[in-house]
Amino acid sequence: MKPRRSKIKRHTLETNISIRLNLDGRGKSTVKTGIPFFDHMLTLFAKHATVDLQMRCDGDLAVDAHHTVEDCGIALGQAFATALGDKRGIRRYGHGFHPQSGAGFQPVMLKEKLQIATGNQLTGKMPVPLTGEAYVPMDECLARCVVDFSGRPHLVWRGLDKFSQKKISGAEKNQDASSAFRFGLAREFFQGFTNEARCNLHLELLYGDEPHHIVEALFKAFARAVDAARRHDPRIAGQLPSTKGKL
Ligand SMILES: [Mn+2]
Repeated sequence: MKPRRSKIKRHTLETNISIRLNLDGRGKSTVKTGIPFFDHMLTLFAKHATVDLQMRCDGDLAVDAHHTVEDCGIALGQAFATALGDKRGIRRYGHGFHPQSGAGFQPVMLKEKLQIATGNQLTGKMPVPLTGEAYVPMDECLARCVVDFSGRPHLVWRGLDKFSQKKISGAEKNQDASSAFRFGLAREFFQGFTNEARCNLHLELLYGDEPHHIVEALFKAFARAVDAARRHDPRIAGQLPSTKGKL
């Protein structure tokens, strides 16, 4: 199968963005947005979604980080929409995924059950670990992400209300970059991505406290869910995963 790739250039008076994306990549990336913390998030996104990503943004950082982060979400969403193409044969929904078998998440570890679940004769050493990969822990934090490349843009953002801009002190607002992300920038990124990739994206912080951990757990859970959803399922090769006939 041909790798699914896209190239995006998006230029406004606020930002100038170029992206090259390979959905069937190996997790390699070069990311330069001018915001080191955001580069860290996008780099680990590419790694954990196992996509190749070259991304560059020259944004109006003299104003603040808002336009850069939001527009990178928009452009990355466009890159996904383009690379996903007509979506034939993709799994569409993103939740736990077993890399060897191609099966969806099965909450079992037993060899016999796994063989029944996947229809595969597994070789090598057991147990094969099956984890709920769209739940990602980061020390004291746990984040969950579920995505559906449904053609219906909708972001659900839960568990971060107590960290919203209006509920924090001036001192907290002026903390480091990971705090700025926790207080609102991450949501702008994910809203931009959701709108342009036309996906249904549910992100939830189940618990957690440390700003860097919170944002990193969200981006990693997002990566794992996207990894599951963009994969081809050989059982439905050439078919749209929808009874509607359109996604
Ligand atoms: Mn980190």
